[in-house]
Amino acid sequence: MTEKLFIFKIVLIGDGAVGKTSIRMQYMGYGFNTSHLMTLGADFSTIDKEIIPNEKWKFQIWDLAGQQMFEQVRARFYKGAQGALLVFDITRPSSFQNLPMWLNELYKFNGSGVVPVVVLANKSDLRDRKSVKFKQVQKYVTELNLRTQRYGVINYCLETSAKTGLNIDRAFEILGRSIRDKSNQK
Ligand code: G3D
Ligand code: MG
Repeated sequence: MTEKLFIFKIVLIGDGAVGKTSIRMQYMGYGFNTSHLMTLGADFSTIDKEIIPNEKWKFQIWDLAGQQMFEQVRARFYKGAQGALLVFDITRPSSFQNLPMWLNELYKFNGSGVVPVVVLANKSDLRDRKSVKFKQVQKYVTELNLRTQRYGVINYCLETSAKTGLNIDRAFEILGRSIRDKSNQK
């Protein structure tokens, strides 16, 4: 039985210090393979996963290194992205407020418009300092889904912690499934 290969290009986006690189590193575990593309101002890793029998999923994960980048560089970072992990920090409401800005940038530059995202309410281990309720996040995603369903796109949200590892595997699995289901519709 031959394995079916899926290659997913995904981007990790969100404000600085919300935990994007930590999430990528946590997902990579040990056998990781990373290269630093300094000229692009982005880090890139690939990881192979076997989540569904007879399927091999190859994730190409792009993670913005710097905050201030020229638009042309950002455009190259996003180009071809089939989905995104849209990350904010539950202790920093401004990082939640900025999600629509990141989403617009993704849609604008990836080359195919509306693509699936999983919103990650990260640093969920910092319960005492929590200031964005998960209910607000669910509301945001429900409203987003009303706008994206006509494109066959369903978005999700999860509470994560790059520190404890909570829901990190799940985040990638859900995004992979969304991209896979979207491409199967064509
Ligand atoms: P970024 O890539 O989005 O800029 P980083 O964010 O992954 O560099 O993380 C920024 C800081 O937040 C780091 O702390 C990192 O350890 C911390 N962090 C990331 N994810 C979590 C999390 O889930 N829980 C907690 N408690 N901290 C997290 P430092 O102190 O190194 O700047
Ligand atoms: Mg980073």
